[in-house]
Order: sequence, then structure tokens, then C-alpha cells
Amino acid sequence: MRKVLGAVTALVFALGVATFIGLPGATAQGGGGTIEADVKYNGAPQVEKLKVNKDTEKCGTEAVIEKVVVGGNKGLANAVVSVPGAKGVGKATKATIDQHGCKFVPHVVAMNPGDLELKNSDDILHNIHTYSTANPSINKAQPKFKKVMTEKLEKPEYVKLTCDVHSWMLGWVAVTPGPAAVTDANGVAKIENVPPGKQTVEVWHETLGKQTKDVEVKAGQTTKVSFEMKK
Ligand SMILES: [Cu+2]
Repeated sequence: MRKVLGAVTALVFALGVATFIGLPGATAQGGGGTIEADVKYNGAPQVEKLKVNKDTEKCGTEAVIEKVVVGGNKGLANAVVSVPGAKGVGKATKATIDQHGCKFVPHVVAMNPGDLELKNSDDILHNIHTYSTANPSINKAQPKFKKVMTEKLEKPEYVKLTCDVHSWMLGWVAVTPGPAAVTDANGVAKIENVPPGKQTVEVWHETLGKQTKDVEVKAGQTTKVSFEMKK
């Protein structure tokens, strides 16, 4: 018993040292705070199913279009959480979307103005067609031999992504001026290294629209904020 206690004490001590060592490094990364957003939706999930009769060997025979994905505890997935006022602290100026199984994977990505990399791992013809107002619209075939295509999205905007070959294919690219993250299956998104002070947090969802909330970010701390999206 004493041996076990000793081992536990040593472990706790080691962990304590690790945390202590970890702290100065975390603070040195700009002295920012973390925003943890919890996005909920009190409604039913919205999933459309469609019979597919084209390229079935790659696409399957049924397309599932998940417009509103609600997970455990009413958490809303695929929502984009961003801090538009914290310009210049975002890290991803490049995002990647794969066309796989005649679906855009992931369904939603967030990036700062920069490059969107489009992969085609299906070995069939796809056609990228974007709908946007601030950025020029992209409408380009991506034949099966073209495995990667890179396009510029230089203005902040929520860009809709479709494919003219497969009408059901739908994706979204959130081009945000500040740092951003997409909510997971539980409706949670975390943004790190946000400058301390008052910040506005924006949440956007493809069918449920937009909401904002003001928060106070403190250096080295996590600020929690919750949203409830309405129909
Ligand atoms: Cu396609």
C-alpha cells in the first residue's frame, strides 16, 4: 500500500512539474487566452437523402446531405466560431477539402484569407463551383488525373462549395479575418491565443444563420461562451 502511495505521489509530483514547466511556454506564446464556445440547437437534425444513379461505383447509391447535425446534449456540429476582431492571430491561411465518395470532406472548413486546396481522391471527374460575393466565383473542372487544385480566397466570406457533376455535393469554406474553429460533434469549438480584452465572438451555421456575443478574454485563462441557435 505504501509503495502504491509512493508511486502515486511521484506521479503527481512529476505531473505538477510538467504543468509548471508548461506554463511559461504557454504564456510566452503571445499571452493570449482561450475561448471555448458551446453551440447548441434545440431542434431536430435535418438530413436529406437522395437516390444516386451516377458514378455509383464511387458515390454509392444514396447521398446523405447533413444540413443540421445535432449531437449529444443538443450540441450543433459544423458551426463556425470566430473572433473577427482578433485579426492577424489566426494560424490557418490554408485549408484543405477532399472530394471523397462524392462528398466534400470535411463538410465545413475555416481559414484565414489565403489558399484553398482541393483534393480529388475519387478518381472521377468533379467540378468545383463556388458561390460567393466578395471573392471571385470559381467554376473549374477537376478531372480524375488532377489530384490537387489550389484556389485563392482572399476576402473574408462564407463561401458555398458545390459540384456541377454531382448535384448533391455541398461544402462550406469560412474565410474569416481572425482566428476560427469549427464545432465538433458535441457542438464545441476552442480558439487559442486570443488577445486579452473585449472580443466579439461570432457563430455561423449554414442553415441557422449568425449570432454574436461579446466576451472578456483574460491572458492564460479559458473564457466559456454559449450560444443557442434558432431556426
Ligand atoms: Cu463531384
